[in-house]
Amino acid sequence: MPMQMCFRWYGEGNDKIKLSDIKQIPGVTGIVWALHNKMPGEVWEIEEINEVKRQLDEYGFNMDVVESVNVHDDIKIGLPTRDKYIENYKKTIRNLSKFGVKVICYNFMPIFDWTRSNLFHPVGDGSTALFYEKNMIQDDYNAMARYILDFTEKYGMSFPGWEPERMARLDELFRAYEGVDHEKLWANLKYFLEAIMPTCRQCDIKMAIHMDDPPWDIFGLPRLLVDEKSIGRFLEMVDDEYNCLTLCSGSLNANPENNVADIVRKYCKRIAFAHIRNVKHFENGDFSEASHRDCDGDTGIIEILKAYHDGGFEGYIRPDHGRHLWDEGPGNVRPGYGLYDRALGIMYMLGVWDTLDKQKEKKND
Ligand SMILES: [Mn+2]
Repeated sequence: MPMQMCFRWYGEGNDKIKLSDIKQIPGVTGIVWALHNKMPGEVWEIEEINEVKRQLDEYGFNMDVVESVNVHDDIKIGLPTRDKYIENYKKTIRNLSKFGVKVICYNFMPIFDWTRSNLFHPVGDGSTALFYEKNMIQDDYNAMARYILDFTEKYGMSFPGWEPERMARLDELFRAYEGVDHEKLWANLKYFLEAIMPTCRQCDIKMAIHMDDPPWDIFGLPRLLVDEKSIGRFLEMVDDEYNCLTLCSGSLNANPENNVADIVRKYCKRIAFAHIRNVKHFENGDFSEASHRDCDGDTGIIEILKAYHDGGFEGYIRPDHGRHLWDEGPGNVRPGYGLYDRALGIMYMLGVWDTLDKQKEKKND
């Protein structure tokens, strides 16, 4: 079985992109989806999942990959109430298994999900991309959250991981995380995974943790999945074939010291879901997201795809963030999730992949 190309979609009424548009991108077999109206900790009900299935069936897309089922803060903090939320999580896993779901992407970042200082930074060719200005993300978490929330309010959007309900209680959340250092967070992650692994095995669903984005501590909050060593620790900590990775090339390579291709070669067998994103670094530590073309960034997209190909990767893959092109801009596109640049990214990836396939065929002749 070859790798399976997917496209992330935010759902009917929640994404301006139509399934009929996605259908026209060559090679896409699956939609990466989620119930975006659900708060972390809530059970995903059968009827709600079934509604998405009906929409995807119409276009022949599979729903094998969910991104994300978010983990409740009480689980990350390690509060006594975590067991209740873990039971809910298991129920969601069982419900998803009834629809053939194979991979659940999630993350274990405290409070903030992905973090950027500018969602529409000019790239220089008329397009815009997500941007991280290191100086902007130092100690004032409220200022950063306000920037994101002002944006979501202005354009009537909500971002996964940036639920206004949670962001409204930021100070309270920061207090709740006091004392949760790296080791405590590792222990809480272990507790969570060990509790759900038997359910994953029964349901044949792989848990695939997303790398922390960016891969370093922010606002004094610990972050775990940041480099080759920590990924190794994670996989050994719960050494189970259902404990897997969402290997996000752009998240890892926000730190230029991370050689993503090497990481793919080392852990290929435990990667259930591949995110391909290209990042361009600046000397002062800032970074911008870039097109998928290898030479437009510093992430090494061709080497990464080659590492997957050499490793016989049969998992799911998708273009991660893209730039905003042509008429895409604030108000009509989800930051990082426009149609055009991700479609271009898919064609680039398939171009590289098909070439590698042909070369391999030739060698075997
Ligand atoms: Mn990603």
